[in-house]
Amino acid sequence: MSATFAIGDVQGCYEPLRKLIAALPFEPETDRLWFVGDLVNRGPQNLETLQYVRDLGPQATLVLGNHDLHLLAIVFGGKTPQNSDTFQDVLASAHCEELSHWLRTLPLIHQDREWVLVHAGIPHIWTVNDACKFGREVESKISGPEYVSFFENMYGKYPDIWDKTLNGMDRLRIITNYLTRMRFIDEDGRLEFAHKTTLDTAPAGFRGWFEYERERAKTIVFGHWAALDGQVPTDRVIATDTGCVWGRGLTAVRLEDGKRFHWQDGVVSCQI
Ligand SMILES: [Mn+2]
Repeated sequence: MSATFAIGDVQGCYEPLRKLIAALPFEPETDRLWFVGDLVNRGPQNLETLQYVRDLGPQATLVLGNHDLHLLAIVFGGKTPQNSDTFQDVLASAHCEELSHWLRTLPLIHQDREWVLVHAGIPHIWTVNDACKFGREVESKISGPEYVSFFENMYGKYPDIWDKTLNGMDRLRIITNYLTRMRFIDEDGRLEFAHKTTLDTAPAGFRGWFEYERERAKTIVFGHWAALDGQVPTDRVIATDTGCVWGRGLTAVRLEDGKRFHWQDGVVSCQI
């Protein structure tokens, strides 16, 4: 029986990643590593992280996060790094272009028979199949010949609610924002970007995206929301971001049995 280990947001924490993987009961021949996105930014070793994960080849399945897209918006879209960005090591590297072109071949969402991998989540107004279909629209733009115009126009909070008649960049932007930036959402599907807090301090009228009634045919595996610390009060949703870059450790969840492996301060522990 093969195992699938879903690893939370790495964000350039290369040493913790290597130590966590080394401690996993991972069989390279049969097992798989899933990454929830945000391989880079805020942490120290972004270049090593990208090269290592890319070189895992078919052992690794990964989806893009908002920080990965932010790097691409700087490399390809003419955007300027912010003071809080730490991926200068990637930008200054002779491998920057090659790694960036590899990143743009990656999906925003991946599903197999039982699980769905996505960076931020899936809004309750969509089924998993909707999310994959809409995600494909963005993926084909990013991996296709018009990627530069996508990255020039990716950023923005609006439209902040889905409408199936949206087209062009407005449509691609809201799809991207649902799949890679969402935390709080209202009943109608409107996004709120100001809050990154815990669920009990949700802004009025909003709840965590996984707190609504929805299709639960598959288990959704996500990262992005470090304040949740890997815990959600919801069945069939698995949070993996335990805030490694904020000093709270890196987590891998074995999807088949839910066992969690956690690196913190040089020590790997595990819990059911
Ligand atoms: Mn993120």
